[in-house]
Amino acid sequence: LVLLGELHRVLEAHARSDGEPQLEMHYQPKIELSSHRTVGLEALIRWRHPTRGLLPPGTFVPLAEQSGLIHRVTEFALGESVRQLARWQAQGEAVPVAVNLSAHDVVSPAVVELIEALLAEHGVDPSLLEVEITETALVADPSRVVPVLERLGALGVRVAIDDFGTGTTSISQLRDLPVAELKIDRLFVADLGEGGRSGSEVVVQAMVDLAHSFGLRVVAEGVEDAETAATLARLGVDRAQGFLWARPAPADAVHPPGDHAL
Ligand code: G
Ligand code: G
Ligand code: MN
Ligand code: NA
Repeated sequence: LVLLGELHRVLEAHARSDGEPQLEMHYQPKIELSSHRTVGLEALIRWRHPTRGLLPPGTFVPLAEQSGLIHRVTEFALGESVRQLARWQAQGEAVPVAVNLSAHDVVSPAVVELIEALLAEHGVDPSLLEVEITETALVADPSRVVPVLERLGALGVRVAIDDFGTGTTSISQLRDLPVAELKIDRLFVADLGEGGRSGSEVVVQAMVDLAHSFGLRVVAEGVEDAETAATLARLGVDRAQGFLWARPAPADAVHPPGDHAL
């Protein structure tokens, strides 16, 4: 509760551009497995707390979701990411940036209007912005979420399904969803490293085949070793993220996105 009050004040201060912002976006490369090049970035929020240190989203995003502050956290994440994209675009070095949306953001078209306004204000090409929503958020309320995703798609903003495999999307739902990318949850990826042809390998192969048959790109999360990266490439996974290549880091540390050959 103390943290929630502090978060409220941090968001207020940020809205007034008052003082050094405590919230910041870090970026983690998405690596194309066939070329080992950075082909995108995922934006991940952090709270640089004056006494508690750098707080990961798990410590405050759920609090913000319970209290209704999440919309303002999302406004910060989108605003900051679009501003950063504008800088990279001006330098001729932009790759798409994917922002995580909360389940609470995607049940209302307000987030579409916010994104449209930010892209217009900063002159950012809509194809440079992507959003990630969890499979759980998507299946919780598809009749409200799907129209929001369709509107984002119409703007030219790609949608990724995050943490895929942890929810209960049916095959027919997946076929009909306006999404461009499927991100395999890192639980499945972690299991691949265990050696031998594990059950997870069969599951990942099935996910890849299904996604590709619907024209979706496949991204694996949480890749920590070269053996797993090789297995993912063999299974036909298109892209991957993980500590093997890079941890999430501030904008200045991740750019320009170079070669990540091992
Ligand atoms: O960075 P880290 O691995 O701690 O992220 C943990 C989770 O927090 C991730 O699942 C991610 O989706 C979520 N997350 C990161 N940044 C944001 C954000 O800006 N908004 C929301 N709603 N969730 C985020
Ligand atoms: O929930 P979401 O998938 O959006 O969040 C990605 C989270 O995964 C981030 O918090 C990021 O810090 C974390 N992450 C990224 N790469 C790795 C990795 O290689 N290993 C582990 N354990 N976590 C990772
Ligand atoms: Mn994500
Ligand atoms: Na994820």
